[in-house]
Amino acid sequence: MSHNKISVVLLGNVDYLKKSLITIILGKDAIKLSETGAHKNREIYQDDKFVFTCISDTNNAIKELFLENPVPDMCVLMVENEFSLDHVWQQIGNLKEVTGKPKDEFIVVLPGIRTTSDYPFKCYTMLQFFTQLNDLVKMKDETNMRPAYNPGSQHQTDMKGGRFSNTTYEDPMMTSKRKCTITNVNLVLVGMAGTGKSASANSILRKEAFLSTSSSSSVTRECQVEQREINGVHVRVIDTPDIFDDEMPSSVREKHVKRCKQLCESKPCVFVLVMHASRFTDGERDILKKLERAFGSKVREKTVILFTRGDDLQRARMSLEDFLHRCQPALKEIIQKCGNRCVLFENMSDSCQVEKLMNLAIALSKQ
Ligand SMILES: Nc1nc2c(ncn2[C@@H]2O[C@H](COP(=O)(O)OP(=O)(O)OP(=O)(O)O)[C@@H](O)[C@H]2O)c(=O)[nH]1
Ligand SMILES: [Mg+2]
Repeated sequence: MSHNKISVVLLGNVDYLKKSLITIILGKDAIKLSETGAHKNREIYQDDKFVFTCISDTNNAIKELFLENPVPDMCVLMVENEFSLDHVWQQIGNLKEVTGKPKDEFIVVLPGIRTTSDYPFKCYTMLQFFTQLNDLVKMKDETNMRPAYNPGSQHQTDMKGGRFSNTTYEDPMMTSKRKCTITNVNLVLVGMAGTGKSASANSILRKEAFLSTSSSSSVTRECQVEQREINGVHVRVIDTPDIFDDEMPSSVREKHVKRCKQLCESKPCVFVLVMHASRFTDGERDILKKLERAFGSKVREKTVILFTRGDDLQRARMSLEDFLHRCQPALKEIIQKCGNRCVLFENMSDSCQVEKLMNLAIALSKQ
């Protein structure tokens, strides 16, 4: 999916409603725009501003789509006029289970001229839905017009048009139109020694800020911070030593954790759990428990998994999606517990990997 377009996922078993809605928005017959892709269970309709993905209601199809594109701009559940509250509530519960996203990320668009009162789920009237789409288009246009930070760096093309790179989000559902502004985010890179925390931090920062090298022992010995602005968001990147090392005395671990919390200064904090794409070690089986012990039981709600050595997967002709399907159950469980939020990095080469991570981080920091 293009990152410069508004991406909307349309869910619900009402094909004719989805297509009518798309036809109205695009101003063209949606059927003619239909694309046949590699995926049997989805249809894509797009123009220069929007990408609509209609997905069939099977759990596998939904899971697959959200693994590929974990942060669409809007997830809409279409319902018919005669919908049953119980059924819709059940569908939203299922979507939460399958995608790991909170229930209110799925917006029910109410058919006809219903009002939004009294429903237990997040919903928009048709008017609110169109208003929200319009606001998203404006936000994206503003972002694309804004000059990127640090002229001359390759980063200009990397981050331009990032989905959540605009810092202002307005929700038409809120009674008093509250504006939520994301101005800063702390990215805390954690993981076992040698997984590529410092290399990934350098990729995010676009400079060799931290020492990253192959070694039989831990290279990073203290928590360190460096910062950079990414499309108006002040990003503090915190590199850490391997705090999961069982050999490390608990007093030393506590010292690192304390320092790390100090470096975060202010919220929001997003944890980036760095792992090798090609190797899942025994020491990583209980890594989430260790992370929770250090940073609290809710840490997984704010965690993104970053797999390094993306080239290894490429050499094995595997996409991230293939890898996630085939990985061992213990790793699958960790991924699921972190809301299926994964990104793939190859720190030895340049790609749009940072944009994807930032999309997830900004989305998390809004919650
Ligand atoms: N091919 C490849 N090598 C990588 C990648 N990421 C990291 N490395 C290499 O892996 C080695 C370890 O990387 P570091 O960034 O030092 O790992 P770390 O997690 O910071 O390690 P500690 O500081 O010891 O905890 C280095 O030689 C990196 O060049 C990657 O995406 N691809
Ligand atoms: Mg390091």
